[in-house]
Amino acid sequence: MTNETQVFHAGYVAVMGRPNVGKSTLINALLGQQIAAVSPKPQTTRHQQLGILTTPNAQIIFVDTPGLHNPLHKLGEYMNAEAADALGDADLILFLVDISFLPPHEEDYLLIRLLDELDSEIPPVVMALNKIDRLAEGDLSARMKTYTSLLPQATSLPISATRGDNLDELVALLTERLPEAPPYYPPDQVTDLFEREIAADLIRAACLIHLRDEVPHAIAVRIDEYTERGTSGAYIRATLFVERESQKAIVIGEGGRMIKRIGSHARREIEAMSGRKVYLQLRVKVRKNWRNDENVLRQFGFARDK
Ligand SMILES: Nc1nc2c(ncn2[C@@H]2O[C@H](COP(=O)(O)OP(=O)(O)OP(=O)(O)O)[C@@H](O)[C@H]2O)c(=O)[nH]1
Ligand SMILES: [Mg+2]
Repeated sequence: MTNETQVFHAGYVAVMGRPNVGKSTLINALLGQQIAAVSPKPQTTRHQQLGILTTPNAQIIFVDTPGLHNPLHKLGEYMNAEAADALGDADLILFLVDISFLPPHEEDYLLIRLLDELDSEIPPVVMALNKIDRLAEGDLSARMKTYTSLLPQATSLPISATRGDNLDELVALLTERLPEAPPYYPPDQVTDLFEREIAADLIRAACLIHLRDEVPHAIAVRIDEYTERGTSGAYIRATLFVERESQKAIVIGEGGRMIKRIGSHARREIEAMSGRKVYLQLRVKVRKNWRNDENVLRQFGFARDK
C-alpha cells in the first residue's frame, strides 16, 4: 500500500442557514442517529453542537448552528452570534437552503451578508439545496439556478436529508475539500454534548411539536436531576420555564393533559437517543420576560462571554 491511498482528511464544517431548512436533520441523517433536536418549527437549535462523522478516510466535524434570523429579543441575538461564531473556526461552510421554498427567503441572505463582512479569507462554501423530495418532477433545474445564483462561487448539490438523496455524494464532496489532517476526536465520539444537554433539547423539541404560536419559543428547559437507576434506566427531573402565567396554563393544559403529552413524547425520544428506559418528570415555572433578561439568560446558559 502506498501513502497516497491512506490520505486522511479532517476539519470543521460550519452548517449554516436560516431556521428550519433542515441543518439538524441533515446532521442526524449523516450520523445515523439523533444527537440534535429537530422540529417542524423554526429556531429549534439554540446553541452550537458538534456532530462528528468518522469514515475510513475522514473525520468531518459538523458544527450545527442556530438558524440565522432577524432577532426579536436578546435570546435571538445570542443565537445569531452563536451561529456567526462558527465561521471563525470553519475549514468549510455548508450553506443549507430549502429549495422547496420560493423565492429565496430574506433570511437566506443573512449568511451571505456575514461572509461579505468577514475579516479573514472566506472558507470554501458548499451549498446544499435541501428538501428536493418536495419538488414536482421537472422543477429542480430552474430552482437550482435561482438558488445557486445567491452565491455563485459555492459548489452546489441538491439533497434530501429525510429521503437520503445525494448524502453519500455530499460526504465525498466535503471530504475532498477538507485539509489533510489526523482526526481531532476519537472515532466513536459523535458529539460534544452530554446526554443530559441533548435530553433538555429533546424536551424543548417536544414542546415545539405540541404547542403553537409563540408559547414553545418562550420555553427554556433546565435539567434538575439526571440519575442512573442501575440497569433499570435513568431518572430525569426537569423544569420548563415560560415567560407568563398564561403560558404556564397552556403548557400544563386542561387537567395536565398537555404537559403529559409533551412528557411522553420527550421520554420516547430520550429513550431512543440514549438506548435505555427513562423516567421523566416535568414541572412548569414562570420567569418573567426571560428572553430579554441578561441575568436569566446567563443563568440558563445563553452567555457569549464565557
Ligand atoms: N420534506 C423534507 N423535510 C425536511 C428535510 N430536511 C428537514 N426537513 C424538515 O424540516 C423541519 C426543520 O428541520 P430542522 O432540522 O429542525 O431544521 P434546522 O435548520 O435545524 O432549524 P433551526 O434549528 O430552527 O435553525 C423538520 O420538520 C424536518 O423534518 C427534507 O429533506 N425534506
Ligand atoms: Mg437545528
